[in-house]
Amino acid sequence: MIDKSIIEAANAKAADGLRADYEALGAHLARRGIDIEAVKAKVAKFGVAVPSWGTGTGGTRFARFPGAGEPRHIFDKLDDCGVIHRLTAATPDVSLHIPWDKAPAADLRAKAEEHGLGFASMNSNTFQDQEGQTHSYKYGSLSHTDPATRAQAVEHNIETIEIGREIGSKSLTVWIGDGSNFPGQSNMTRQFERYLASMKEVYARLPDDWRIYSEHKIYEPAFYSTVVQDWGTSYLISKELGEKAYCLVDLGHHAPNVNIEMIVARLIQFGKLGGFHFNDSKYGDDDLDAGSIEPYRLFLVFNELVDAEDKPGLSLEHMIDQSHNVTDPIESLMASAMEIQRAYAQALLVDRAALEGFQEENDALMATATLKAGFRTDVEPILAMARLEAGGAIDPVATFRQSGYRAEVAEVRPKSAVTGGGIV
Ligand SMILES: [Mn+2]
Repeated sequence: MIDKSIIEAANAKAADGLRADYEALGAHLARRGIDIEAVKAKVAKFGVAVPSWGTGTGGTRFARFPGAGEPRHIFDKLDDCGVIHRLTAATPDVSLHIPWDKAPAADLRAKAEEHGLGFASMNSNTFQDQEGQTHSYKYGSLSHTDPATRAQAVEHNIETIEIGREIGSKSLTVWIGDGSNFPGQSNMTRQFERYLASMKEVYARLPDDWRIYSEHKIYEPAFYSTVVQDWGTSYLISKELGEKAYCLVDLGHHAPNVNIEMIVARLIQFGKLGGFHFNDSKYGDDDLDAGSIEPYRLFLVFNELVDAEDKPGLSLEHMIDQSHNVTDPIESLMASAMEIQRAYAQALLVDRAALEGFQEENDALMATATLKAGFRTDVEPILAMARLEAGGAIDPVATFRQSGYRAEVAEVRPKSAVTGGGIV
């Protein structure tokens, strides 16, 4: 773990500059009728969950290049998540993946407590086969043609709920790779009927205070048709299952140019938005750090969230889900957490009364300029001050590099031998 004194020493050098910047931004925002302290308080309260699997190096289907000091198991992963939260003060929860993170619940709870972490949504895995598994998921899992394979997949989801229950998680996220690779390979209607029947069995075992999320993804590994391919199908699933079922929007899982913020608005309007997987994507998937390609889109998503902030019953789980091929995963996860906070802070600056007025008057130019005014504002002093006050680092990435954490853990964590392709 990174020692407090390292963070304090790094902060001491930057604190005066930050205070000056914060004061200047505060004066600027006051002229716009915005109380900087109120914005900072909201940012400080905003948390995004880190995915346990994100602490390792990802890969493409061609290869994976392991990094030094990669976590060996869930306890190493939780240590890395602890570092991310200590430096950013923005990631209080970890989202686990079963069976990758399977371990005794008491040990998981103890390790999380050590770092002041909690557990966000549980993720089941029926998109790959595990050692010793009776039935293969090569041709599907929850929607498989074989009832025994479906039953095995249902059982795995129920087991994931049970593990989550013991560690204090409150939701299950289900993403499946089921689909077909050739036209005619599967009957799309019957396949979806089978999926719904399986999900109903899982839903029946969901504790009263739990929620289940269906995560859609347009394609891959099924390259012709995917059972849960878009938000429309995800919405149908949540309606079929019942009031504890919601849709999870992963920013990387849409066709190019899709208006994701509009999907967010629709799902909020009809009470079916449950959570997010934040990341960014240039082409295919959830490959890149949040805000690295389209920060404006991330802002527009948060604009919808802030717009609906006071909607009764709206409760969202914010999570990161991204792959790191060329960066240090800890640095990338910190960078993403900060980008997500930044988009939130910028969205909080939008003059909503003015925006509504321009919308009513059909003044498109002023309406869009009002949005842009939020996006254009450099809110870094707000984020950094929130971190400083919470005991985090003014500059998390620089402080992480100064700490020597990666080199230190590399000494006890042997370099991974797994270099084969494999998107995670
Ligand atoms: Mn995802």
